[in-house]
Amino acid sequence: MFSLPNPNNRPLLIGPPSGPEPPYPFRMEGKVISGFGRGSKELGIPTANLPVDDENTWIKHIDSGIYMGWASLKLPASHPNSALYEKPHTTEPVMETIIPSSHEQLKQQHTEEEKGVSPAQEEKNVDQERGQWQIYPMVMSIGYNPFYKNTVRSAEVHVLEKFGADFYGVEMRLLVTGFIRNEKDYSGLEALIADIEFDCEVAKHSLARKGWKVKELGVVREGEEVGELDGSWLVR
Ligand code: ADP
Ligand code: RBF
Ligand code: MG
Repeated sequence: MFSLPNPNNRPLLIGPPSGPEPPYPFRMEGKVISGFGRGSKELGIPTANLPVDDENTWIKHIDSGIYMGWASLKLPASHPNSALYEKPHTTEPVMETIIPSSHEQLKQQHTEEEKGVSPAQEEKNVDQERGQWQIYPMVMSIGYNPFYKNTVRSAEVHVLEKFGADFYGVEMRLLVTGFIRNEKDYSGLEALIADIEFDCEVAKHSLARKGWKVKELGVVREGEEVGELDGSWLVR
């Protein structure tokens, strides 16, 4: 049975079973930047912030509010959640603990065309090339966070996945498939957190339906439906 507190008896499912309706889905992308540093992580709801600047005009044309959809992250091979990650197996302090063993081979292939590039930069290039897009469900807040009375518009994404390390600077793509609710002010932090936790449940359940689930997700557990939504942009 569903046991999480349900603030204001909100519906758990949003949108028809057939999938997102026009004008959705929206596409967005950017590199993850530092946010307000309010310690959202300590509250259990870290949010990956995207830049809202003149070059990123999409944000100006979308209503403030809480959205749901899919996020893809181009995690470097050195990130513990990367499909390419190889756990370091050493107890000695080494400089290259998070560099996988096949790194040397790749490095060899690249030395010819990358003469003059510093070893540190080269290592970074190799790592990023080996990055792979990985897709996760997400909830997203766009606006001025009335509870904190921000004066600048922010775009922050809580990815519905547990991560073994931060991913600042990593490229993130979003497929925004639906609107959950307007942003609100609250009398206390607990009420804000309860609403965010319920947003996560709404996204989890709504996006699990085949019309809302991206095909590119790959692994689906036994008994789970395969997605029918086109998410090709997230991984191309
Ligand atoms: P900031 O104020 O810098 O945005 P947060 O406390 O909101 O700090 O933490 C955000 C960072 O936490 C993200 O940029 C990302 O690197 C990391 N992170 C870890 N797990 C998640 C997650 N599930 N969703 C979003 N970000 C996460
Ligand atoms: N901030 C608000 O002021 N009002 C909101 O209604 C609100 N809803 C949010 C919903 C989600 C799914 C997320 C991820 C964030 C939301 N925020 C909201 C932003 C929140 O205040 C911010 O992430 C804080 O840093 C959390 O401590
Ligand atoms: Mg944040």
